[in-house]
Amino acid sequence: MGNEEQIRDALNGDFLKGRGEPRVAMVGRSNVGKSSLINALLGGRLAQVSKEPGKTRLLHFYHWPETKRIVADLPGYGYARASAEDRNRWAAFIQTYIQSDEGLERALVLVDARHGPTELDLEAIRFLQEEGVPLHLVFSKWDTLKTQSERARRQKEGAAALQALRMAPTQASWVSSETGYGLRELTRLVSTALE
Ligand SMILES: Nc1nc2c(ncn2[C@@H]2O[C@H](COP(=O)(O)OP(=O)(O)OP(=O)(O)O)[C@@H](O)[C@H]2O)c(=O)[nH]1
Ligand SMILES: [Mg+2]
Repeated sequence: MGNEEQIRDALNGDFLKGRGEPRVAMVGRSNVGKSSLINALLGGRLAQVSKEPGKTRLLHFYHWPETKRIVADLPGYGYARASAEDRNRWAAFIQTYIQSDEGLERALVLVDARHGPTELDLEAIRFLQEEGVPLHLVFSKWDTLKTQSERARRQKEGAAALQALRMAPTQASWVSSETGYGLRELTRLVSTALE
């Protein structure tokens, strides 16, 4: 099945039928923790989590009643075995999705808190900016930063990365799906409609 068909099926399927809730897209490198974050935020084992990168292949939607939103779990980019062709396929898929889903409100772009945005993350972020999708950066796996000095250093680097991307300091969160750190605040943010 081609991208367009697959996305059209997902958007017109039973799940979204008659549902007007805005969509929040989870975007990020494969293995960064998108599916884990969905499970932690929505409180269940809804999205498939795996140590094997590239688990989420298709487009999956989940209700997030607390925020009156629907989450779209998108395939991750840049896993180890991915080729240039895979990368183009990812971009084509995301682009088709963005252009097809009129209810897309914003994208949460997950970045690993341990190393900040990689070259591929920056490419994806710029791509979404060019597409005019409102963005919020989510630094994932906060629990893996063990010392106060490491947390401070990574937050400082994260702030610099935001500035370089011309994003406001308020457009970032630090979270852990393991400990629940930052999840309430992120939920509150997503609940707030964009003008
Ligand atoms: N320590 C820690 N590990 C996490 C956290 N979130 C996810 N992980 C682990 O990271 C790995 C990948 O998590 P997934 O949620 O499957 O990642 P994904 O981004 O959905 O990956 P794809 O579906 O391949 O795009 C798993 O082994 C998770 O247990 C976190 O907050 N802290
Ligand atoms: Mg996944």
